[in-house]
Amino acid sequence: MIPRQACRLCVITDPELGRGLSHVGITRQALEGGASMIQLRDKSAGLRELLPQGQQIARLCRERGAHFIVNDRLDLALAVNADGVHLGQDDLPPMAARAALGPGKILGVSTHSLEQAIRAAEEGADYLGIGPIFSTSTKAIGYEPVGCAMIRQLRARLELPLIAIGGITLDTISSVIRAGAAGVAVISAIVGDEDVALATRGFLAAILEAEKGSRSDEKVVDGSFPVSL
Ligand code: TZP
Ligand code: MG
Repeated sequence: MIPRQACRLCVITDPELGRGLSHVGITRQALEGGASMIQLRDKSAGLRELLPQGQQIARLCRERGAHFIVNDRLDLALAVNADGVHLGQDDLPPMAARAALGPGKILGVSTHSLEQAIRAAEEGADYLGIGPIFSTSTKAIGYEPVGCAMIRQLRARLELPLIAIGGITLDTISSVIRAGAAGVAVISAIVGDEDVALATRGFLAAILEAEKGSRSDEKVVDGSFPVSL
């Protein structure tokens, strides 16, 4: 289980898109700007290099009450006692990951279609990454952008928090939140900014603003259930 608010703003520490900051450097700034989740993502560094950074990030996140998720590397997530792991469609299947993680850790799964999302939910994911929402040059994953329509479709079928990813900027974030995403995961628009803390703060403010808009779109029907119009 993961609280919905924890999914609000996930900053992914991908050093390839950064401006020379380390994972820890990105994390410090992202936490200062109000990120609710940090995802350590590194497709090239070895575990010996990542271990001390992971340990430090775990400590920083704990101090700030933010969630710390490790991309791909279940072994690293366990070694640094991260809050959980985020896996893609070609990584360890969710059930195998859950068996190794135990029930108390968070399992996030990247999905790119309705079918993948429903399967990941059935297989025990705690939250779903859904994307790419918009086209992005950050990751050639072989999937076409799914758009906000996919968020709406999934929201109608699944209870799990949805974290939207892919090409999300300050211009598009409000449409994503209003479509029903619990939050967003961002690489380039934050990590590629020369001031990561300021960029994070800007995203958080935009999300909070969009959430207010979403709430005012809700109408109480029969005095009990808020229904999104
Ligand atoms: N998965 C789907 S799109 C994407 C990932 C990891 C990249 C998102 O990066 P950006 O720079 O925020 O578009
Ligand atoms: Mg992966």
